[in-house]
Amino acid sequence: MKREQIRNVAIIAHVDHGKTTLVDQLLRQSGQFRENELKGDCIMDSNPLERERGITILSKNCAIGYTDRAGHHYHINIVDTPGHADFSGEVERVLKMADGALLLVDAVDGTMPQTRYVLGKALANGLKPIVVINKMDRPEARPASVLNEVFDLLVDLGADDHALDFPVVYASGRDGWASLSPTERPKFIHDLFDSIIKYVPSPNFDAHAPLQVLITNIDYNDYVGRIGIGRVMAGTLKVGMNILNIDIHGKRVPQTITQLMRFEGLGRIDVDHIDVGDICAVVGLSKVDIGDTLADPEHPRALPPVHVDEPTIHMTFRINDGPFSGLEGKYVTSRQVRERLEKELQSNVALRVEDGQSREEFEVSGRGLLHLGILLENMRREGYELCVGKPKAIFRNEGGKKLEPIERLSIDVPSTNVGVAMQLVGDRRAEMIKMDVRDKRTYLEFMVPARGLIGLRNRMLNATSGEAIIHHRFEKYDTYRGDMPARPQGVMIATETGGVTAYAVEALANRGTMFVSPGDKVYAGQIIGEHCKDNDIDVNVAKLKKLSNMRQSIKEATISLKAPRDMSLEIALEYIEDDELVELTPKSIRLRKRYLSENQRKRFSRGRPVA
Ligand SMILES: Nc1nc2c(ncn2[C@@H]2O[C@H](COP(=O)(O)OP(=O)(O)OP(=O)(O)O)[C@@H](O)[C@H]2O)c(=O)[nH]1
Ligand SMILES: [Mg+2]
Repeated sequence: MKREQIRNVAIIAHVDHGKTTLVDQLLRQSGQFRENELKGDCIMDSNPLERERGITILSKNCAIGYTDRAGHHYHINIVDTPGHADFSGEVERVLKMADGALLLVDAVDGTMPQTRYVLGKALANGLKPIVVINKMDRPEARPASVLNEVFDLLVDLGADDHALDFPVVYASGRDGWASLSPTERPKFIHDLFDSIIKYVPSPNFDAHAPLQVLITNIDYNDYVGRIGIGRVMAGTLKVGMNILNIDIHGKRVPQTITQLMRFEGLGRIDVDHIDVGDICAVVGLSKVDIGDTLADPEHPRALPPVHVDEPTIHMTFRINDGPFSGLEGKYVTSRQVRERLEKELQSNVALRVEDGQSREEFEVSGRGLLHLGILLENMRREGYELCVGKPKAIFRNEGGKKLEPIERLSIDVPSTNVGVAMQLVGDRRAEMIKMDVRDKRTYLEFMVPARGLIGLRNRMLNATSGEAIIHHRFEKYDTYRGDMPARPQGVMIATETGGVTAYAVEALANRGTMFVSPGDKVYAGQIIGEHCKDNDIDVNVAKLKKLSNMRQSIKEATISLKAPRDMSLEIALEYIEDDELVELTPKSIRLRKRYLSENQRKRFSRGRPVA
């Protein structure tokens, strides 16, 4: 394939602005696939957790063969990226594979914090974006003002005149059309294909220079091990070639290329060479990492290294030593947990794992709660059991000054809720930097310590009847902002191991909110509900009413109880305090005290600590 026929384009946007849905349409309308090859929606979101949560977690490549209206044939490599801020490190890296970017902006929501971030990264990589105002089918679409927002954002990011002169395409990825005019609604998406061909430059590299391949992503599979994904920046990469793998520290390891793959449609095909500018998957290298250069042994020159984001939060993972350990999961020992974490490190590049205080503990660091939450959810599903401690921000010390991660937080609420929203973030040492009233809703932006975000989402949703839309992303490390209030409520702790009774739940109804239902098995030291006051209380939820068996069962059937509060994994992680743990098994998520017996708890009695 000639260089002139190749287009490498990354699709970038804020979360949920419709990237993966748009890729579906590009795939469908390329005319390259049979109907049965493209089943369902968000085809690129291929892993089960992505499908379940409706978000993209890993960036993925696909390649479309496209013949334009004049009969010219092109190979378009597309990288679909995740929009969630926890995974934004991926975006930065995969932009190195691209010569252009489609910047999607929701025609109603407009530019959001992550739009700013990804656009900034695209500009820093010298890419001139094609702006796609997407979801034009939405009745409240306001394309003209959204376009202005994009323009202002570019100015704010210091874009030059060349980038300010960006092409615009109006589209509805869901309905499968794209247009160069904000008022026309064609039936197809070809205006977008044509814009890609016209505005994304073909890769401008030297095919005759000594080989340089930049590795920007790592894939892993049990059969072949690590797979390096990257792009040929100079020369031609061929099977059988001897190369030098130069890592980011300059270490050189000679290797031979045994298997090469090229992206084709939704999969990869074996090829014997990859031309300059094209994207490749290199299989079978004994050692390959992000940022490595595969170079010509005669003229070994490393490319500038790719940046991998440093983690900002950490949690302690430990074995499940509770009384129900091993009842629901297959893997419970510290050796099994260690092996699983080591395997994860092979491809999860923003993850760090260190030994904890004992052999049973590991300190695991990542880019945010979702990043670590996804790992925990995957482990549960694979049959692991473990306990996790409260997520904490990672502090730094520079020149004797304590620094902490600060995030840019955006909250979109009905204007009637602005007061409660401000109060909730105000308690968390947030500084407001923007307030924008749009019709009946108000858009607020803050700088807030990452610590202050833990538990915020849930409280904000409760306070606004689920109406608030919250996003945040890491901004910078800055001076420690001082103490933060702990959880205002105490908890109810089970004193006995046994089955929860309706009688006991009913008796506790006015003491707080339950996390368990009658019939659930609980153990002593487990947290079974939230106390309505700020102190912890010990309660017996397995208590039976002192009556004959007969009458008791009749009575139980007639009690009507409030539904328990559903503690999903992320909510549970955000909920716990320093002396508490979340216990995860394939079937259950339980909250517990670190020390299960009342006596031990008294001995290590807690002052309510700050994060
Ligand atoms: N009305 C409307 N909804 C759309 C359109 N495109 C996508 N959506 C919806 O928006 C939601 C998010 O779509 P995705 O394609 O998963 O968005 P994404 O940008 O890939 O999201 P992340 O990868 O998680 O950042 C889904 O519920 C889609 O059905 C569109 O053109 N119009
Ligand atoms: Mg997506």
